[in-house]
Amino acid sequence: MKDYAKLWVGYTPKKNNRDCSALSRIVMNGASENDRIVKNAVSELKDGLKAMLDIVPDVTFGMAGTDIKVTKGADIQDREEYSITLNTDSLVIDGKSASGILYAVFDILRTVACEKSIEKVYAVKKTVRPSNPLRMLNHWDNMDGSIERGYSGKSFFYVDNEIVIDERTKDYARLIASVGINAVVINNVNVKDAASYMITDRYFDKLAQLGEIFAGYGIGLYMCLNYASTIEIGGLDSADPLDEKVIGWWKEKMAEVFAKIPTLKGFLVKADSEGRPGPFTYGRTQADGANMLADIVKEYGAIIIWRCFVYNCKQDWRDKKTDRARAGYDNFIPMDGDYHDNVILQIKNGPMDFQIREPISPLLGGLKKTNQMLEVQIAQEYTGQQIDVCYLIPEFKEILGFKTYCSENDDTVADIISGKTFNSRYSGIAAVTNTGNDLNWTGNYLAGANLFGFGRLAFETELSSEQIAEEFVRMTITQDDAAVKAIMDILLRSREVYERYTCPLGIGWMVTPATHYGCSVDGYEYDRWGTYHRADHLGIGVDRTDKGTGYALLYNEPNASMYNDPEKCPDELVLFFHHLPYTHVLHSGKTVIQHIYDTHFEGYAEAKEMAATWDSLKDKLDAEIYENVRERFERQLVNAREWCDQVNSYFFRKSGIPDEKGREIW
Ligand code: GCW
Repeated sequence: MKDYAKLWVGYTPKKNNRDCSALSRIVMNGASENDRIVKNAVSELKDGLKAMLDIVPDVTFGMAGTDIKVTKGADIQDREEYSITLNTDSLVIDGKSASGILYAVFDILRTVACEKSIEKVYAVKKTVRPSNPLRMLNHWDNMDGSIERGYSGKSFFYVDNEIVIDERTKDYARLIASVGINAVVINNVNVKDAASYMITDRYFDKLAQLGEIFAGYGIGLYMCLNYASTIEIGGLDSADPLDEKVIGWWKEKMAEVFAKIPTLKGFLVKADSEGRPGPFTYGRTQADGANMLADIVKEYGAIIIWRCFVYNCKQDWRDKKTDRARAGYDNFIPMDGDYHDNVILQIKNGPMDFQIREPISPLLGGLKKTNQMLEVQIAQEYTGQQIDVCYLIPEFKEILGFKTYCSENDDTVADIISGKTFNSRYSGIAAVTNTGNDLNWTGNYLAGANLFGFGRLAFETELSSEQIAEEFVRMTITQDDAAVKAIMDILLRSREVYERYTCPLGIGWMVTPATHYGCSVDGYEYDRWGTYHRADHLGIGVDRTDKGTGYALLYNEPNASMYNDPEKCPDELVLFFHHLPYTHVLHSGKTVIQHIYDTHFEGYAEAKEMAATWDSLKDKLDAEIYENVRERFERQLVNAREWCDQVNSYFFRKSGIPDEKGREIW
């Protein structure tokens, strides 16, 4: 059987740096050579340089330093900082801990793998302090091996309700540590069936082993908890967070869990959401639930990450006042300040659910006294499912750069989640991951750019989408300059292309219900999920202004006024906030209806261009990579055409307004 791909840690021979003498002597300061992370760092370095340049470096150790104790997020950033200094005949790594050394090693390997000159890159001492304390991947893997919203095969963690540990487990740790990930949640937030037993001795041994492998690469192990464990596995009749019996059960349980899995760093909890149990069932607040667990795990130095994805999924579509977009804010803002200091609220980037375009969640910039983490999704549930290429880093850059006006300075989302704005105890960024047991890990080779890019961006938020794309392509696909440029171009335009042929102007949700792939304009209309476009023969969009659901006013000024006014609201979000006639003229000068027609025809045409560009690279690329992406493009074009024709036909039929350019609409 063919082996799985090593992606960007599959080091192959390189031309540059072969005569770089500094690479043959590497000094590591800051941690003991006996530390397991340092040992892994040394073997990464030696194996990588041998494979790429046929150099076997002489590695020596200087001062071990004193490791920084972690009691808050900023300690993590301090510990993981590193510097690289170039001397005439050596490279000196200064880490503040073993993790810092490991990241420095990956920095050097990346430079070599991208064929950049060591002499130039490190001409001036390079120091990097990670932008965020927690840089996390959330697996939605189920223990039966399936993956919720997984499009890259099955889970590599679980087969038939057993935990699998093999060579691939270690390569996974290498892969993600190399881009700076330091935390992984290994099971689906929807904790059901066997997964409820992960906190029992049925799985402790394997979990402990897994935790050790991760720890060797500076990665913390996290799990999702079933909030109703007291009932489901504990034999109690309640999960009320204020009930003494419930609290007593959790205390005992946690003592057992942390004794058996010493590397465990904490839990992620989805409660009171989409049918999952939670504190609301008992008339308690989200803070009551989160704090109860947090107080118990505190003595193990652990944290509780509590998701804010709490909304009513049994809405009445006739009711125009209830607005799913408001739910996170309405459920979590009243308790701001009540969450204990080892609780982090995890907030999806938008108020809905990972649509191709959403405004930023008003919780970000709304919450001021609570630890916060941003949640994004690289699994592409609504953005092409690793069939359609959709490089998400430009979107993440926009999210991180969004000014929330929550304070005078340092008020962007990046500032908030780095911990800077509110001097938060803990903070960071998590992505719902896109990996599975496909031989190339992410289904589509180009989707690997989102895994790579998420890690790089979480570690160094200042990096540009272009830099990240180039690193990914050079390290994973090709060094041919023309091909690199062409593939970067595909990646960098892919998100806007996807947006153009799918949902217009921020409206979202015109997807096939349940699967969330492909077009179904009315799929979620007249249903209970709270996700409407409200199109009729006159217009389209959801009135979220002061005259509608009031959602726009949840933002700090001047954002609230901007979103509340259709004349000021940015075009790309205008239908998210406003119900407008098809004849409304956008800032672009086009009417809403003409915008819909134009973008859909353009999006489909551009998808064809991207596919043609890929075809033209055939002779330059590895045959397997070429064929994998070619086949995905073939499916993407079918999808893009379907979206284009369905959306255009739908709105032509509703509005009766013809396309100015007279193109074919069905
Ligand atoms: O919208 C939903 C997804 C679910 C997912 C949920 C969540 C894990 O369609 O599959 O469940 O988001 O984020 O909890």
